[in-house]
Amino acid sequence: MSGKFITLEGGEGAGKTTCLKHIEKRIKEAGIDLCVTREPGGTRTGEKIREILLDRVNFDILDDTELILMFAARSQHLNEVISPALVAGTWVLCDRFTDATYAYQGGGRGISQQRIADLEHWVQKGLKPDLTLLLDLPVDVGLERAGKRSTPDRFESEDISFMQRMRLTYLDIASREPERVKVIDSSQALGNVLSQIDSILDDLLAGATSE
Ligand code: Z5A
Repeated sequence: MSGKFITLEGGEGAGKTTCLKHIEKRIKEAGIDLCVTREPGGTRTGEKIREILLDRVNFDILDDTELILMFAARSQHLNEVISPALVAGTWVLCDRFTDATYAYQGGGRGISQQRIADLEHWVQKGLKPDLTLLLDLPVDVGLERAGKRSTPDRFESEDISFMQRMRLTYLDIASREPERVKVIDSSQALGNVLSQIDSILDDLLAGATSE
């Protein structure tokens, strides 16, 4: 595969939407073909699964059902969108991927990391992102920012201890995979957050355009 696979992760109110647009602009300005997508979702089937997962009406979804639905959407997404794009040399920028499963379903819900890893191996067959940008900030700061938005979805309605376990799981992944996962301090002012992202992108894009 020749395209680069980049994912963006973070907790509540981390500023993913804002940063994603900036990253998209930078990569496209470098003349690189880019596919921007998201999880859960990114395909017709995946977006249907997303609706089920996010709708607060579905309060009775079991933890294992939630986990399997995440990977069902991911399987469709990988086969329909991500892998074909990478094979064609197109870069893929994905708003959340499997690190979110470890953080939310693992850290948040308490599902064992091994069970998630088993599904990861089955569905992804070894495929991992080349680069993951983790937008990290204290949970209370994120909730304060997110509070200014509309009605919370099924995940946004979780309590603060869920969010704290989720954040710690993300940071644990980053400490175990420092080459792939770059932690961005997103508690800072937006301009500063974008500068941190830019310095990582500068290296990545310099490497890509010299290939
Ligand atoms: N999920 C899961 O459980 N397992 C999985 O495997 C996957 C996902 C893949 C949907 O994801 C849910 O799916 C997600 C986890 C679960 N649930 N949650 N929570 P999503 O990514 O679509 O949903 P989201 O997390 O709510 O993302 P978002 O809409 O991108 O929100 P955000 O990160 O909070 O970003 P934002 O809207 O850009 O920023 C929030 C506010 O802060 C906004 O008013 C900004 O103007 C402001 N902001 C942004 N940056 C700054 C700075 N630096 N300073 C001050 N204010 C700022």
